[in-house]
Amino acid sequence: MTTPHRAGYVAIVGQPNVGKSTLLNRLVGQKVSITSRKPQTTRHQVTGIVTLPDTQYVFVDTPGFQTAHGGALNQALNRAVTDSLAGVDVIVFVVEAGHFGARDEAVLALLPADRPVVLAINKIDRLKDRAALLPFIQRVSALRDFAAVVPVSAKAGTQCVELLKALREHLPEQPAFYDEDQITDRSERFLAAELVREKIFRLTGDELPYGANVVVETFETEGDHRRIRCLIVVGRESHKPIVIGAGGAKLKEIATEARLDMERLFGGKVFLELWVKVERGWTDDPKAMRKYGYA
Ligand SMILES: Nc1nc2c(ncn2[C@@H]2O[C@H](COP(=O)(O)OP(=O)(O)OP(=O)(O)O)[C@@H](O)[C@H]2O)c(=O)[nH]1
Ligand SMILES: [Mg+2]
Repeated sequence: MTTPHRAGYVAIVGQPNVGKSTLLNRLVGQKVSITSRKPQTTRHQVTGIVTLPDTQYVFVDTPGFQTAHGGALNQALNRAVTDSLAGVDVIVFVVEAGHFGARDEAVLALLPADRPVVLAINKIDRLKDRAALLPFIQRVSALRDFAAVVPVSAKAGTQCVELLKALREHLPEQPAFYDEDQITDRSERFLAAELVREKIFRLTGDELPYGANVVVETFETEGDHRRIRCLIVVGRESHKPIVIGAGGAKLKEIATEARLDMERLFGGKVFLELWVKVERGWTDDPKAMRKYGYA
């Protein structure tokens, strides 16, 4: 008897910073979704496709549900999460091992009752006391009838195969949607802007990243060479010198790191040019939200 082929959609949800995007990248084996130490790194839905001989998983990474703050950007982010749940076959609810608070509970309460939810307990590499895992599982499991509970480490890659196995059971029997070598349905243009945004998150202070956005102005391909020009839009005049740095050093660092990631992901040489522009208060402006593709 041959194993039937299954394929379907899996949403990855959880509060900010629990490691959703790191988990997606680990499963896909490439950086399709940007990650950082700072909460609310992910702002857009990003798909990551995992193709095995008998299963194709189409993962949808989402922004961390923002249950604490208002504002146009946060409203748009929450809408993106809720929208991503419509039509998925199974949900992965990610929490951090040993941490389960009001915000996790608020996210859990937003998940549709009729959809199977697999609880992924991430960052188990950080656990000092493994024995604490069982009572933690019991505490969280009391809140919902989870389809499965899988402790994982997205960073170390621990138990990712078990997670995939648990998810497979909830995917319908059907052929694959995408070619086996396709790892995302987002364009190279989108991925380029995201990689620049990741470097801003990682290489500048705590305040700036939330007021910064990246727009691709030109994206030209010639053979396996790409010439990309991006505009970094900041919300305040005072943010401009932070992105640029002394003598342009910070901008150069952002450009170099982003370029190296792009070359890895696209498989070819990249010429990257970055510019900075101030657009006051864009994160509170619904019109700017639509223009930048958040609404
Ligand atoms: N130690 C450890 N750190 C992890 C693990 N998974 C993720 N991290 C770290 O946790 C931080 C947040 O990871 P992200 O993947 O950006 O988290 P996220 O849930 O996508 O966050 P948002 O997009 O902001 O909602 C990063 O510094 C990761 O390196 C893990 O398994 N172990
Ligand atoms: Mg993320």
